[in-house]
Amino acid sequence: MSRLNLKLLTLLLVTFATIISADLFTVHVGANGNNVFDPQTTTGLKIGDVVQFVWDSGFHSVTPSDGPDDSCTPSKNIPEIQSSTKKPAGNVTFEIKEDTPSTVFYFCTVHCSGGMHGSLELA
Ligand SMILES: [Cu+2]
Repeated sequence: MSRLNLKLLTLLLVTFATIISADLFTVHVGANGNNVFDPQTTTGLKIGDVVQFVWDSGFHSVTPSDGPDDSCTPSKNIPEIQSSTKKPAGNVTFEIKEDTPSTVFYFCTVHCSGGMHGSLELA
């Protein structure tokens, strides 16, 4: 096998290993009809992981903030996750990327003052 082929094979294996090691995390939005995110905090995330938000009940948003944990002010830096409070047709996903902050705070625009907020924390 030529040196170039070996390099290509190594690159393919590394890429493949990265894809395989990406994990899927689930956060329930309005779990059991309550104004909560479950779990409230998701930890151990790494680049490539995907968080899927599953709406168990309606009238909630998943709106990023720039923190702190109980902030109810939308982020200027983190892309929108789901700002509409209408229950989406499918699950909403958020992928952890290279430029994702080490902690992503988010809240529900309807129930934030009642404590409906959560966070995603990178390992
Ligand atoms: Cu809500």
